Amino acid sequence: MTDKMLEAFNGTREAGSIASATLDEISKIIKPGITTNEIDKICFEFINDNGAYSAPLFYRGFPKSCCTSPNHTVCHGIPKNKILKEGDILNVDVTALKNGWHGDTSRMFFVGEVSTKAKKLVNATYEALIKSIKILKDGIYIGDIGSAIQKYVESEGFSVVRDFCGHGTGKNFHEPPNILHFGEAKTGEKIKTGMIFTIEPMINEGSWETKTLNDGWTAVTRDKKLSAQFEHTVGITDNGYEIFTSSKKGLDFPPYKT
Ligand code: EYL
Ligand code: CO
Repeated sequence: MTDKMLEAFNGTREAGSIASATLDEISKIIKPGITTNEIDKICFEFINDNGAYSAPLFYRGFPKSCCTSPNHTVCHGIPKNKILKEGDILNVDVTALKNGWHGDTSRMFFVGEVSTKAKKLVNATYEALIKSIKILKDGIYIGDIGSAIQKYVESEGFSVVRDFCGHGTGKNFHEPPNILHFGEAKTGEKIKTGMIFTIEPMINEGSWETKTLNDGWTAVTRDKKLSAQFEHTVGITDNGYEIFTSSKKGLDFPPYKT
């Protein structure tokens, strides 16, 4: 790797560890009765306390520090005074900007005890992300990522959202290339050492179709069935990959025994 690549890796590692630690903090407070605004407050304060900035805040006019997307919300849900209830599933998506570099990650949370079908969807979504990460190395194609995700997810009876994708990160929150979570192996751009990007599959219980609500941000499933998402920021190394946003406390997927 070049010095420039190592600089980006070091910066993204630090930003990624703050983003991931933010989700560890959030996992402590999620229970029936809390509001998504309380989650946003923890996110804002924890990221600030770590000398970083919440990148979603005011990004294209987004009003809050993180995205909170419960149940049939696919992504970009806005924290508000809505109270979470037993049985809800929730995605929290955070991005820390530290020393000019971005770390972007999201996890699913269970609010109290959740249904068997919700657990199955959440497990399949996490599995899909991990399966697609394990194939990463210099020389594979971007289409290999989407193909790995789509094959597994559809074999489990779920569908892959088409309307949102992963993305390069670096000095900017969003950089090329787009990382689609569906598609054909051996298609698209080649993946090269030094590349840094997110993989963030959104997986639906029913149809993959989404619509955006009148607030201009919140994306929901058209059929109002459940949706789940996990996101890591990853980098391509000389002999494989590095995940920048793994939990240092082993809290990568629920249930979180804290
Ligand atoms: C802001 C802007 C429409 C985020 C991500 C917040 C949302 C909807 C316009 C991607 C794109 C977070 O975290 C993200 N990706 O992993 N926009 C985002 N916004 C926003
Ligand atoms: Co994100």
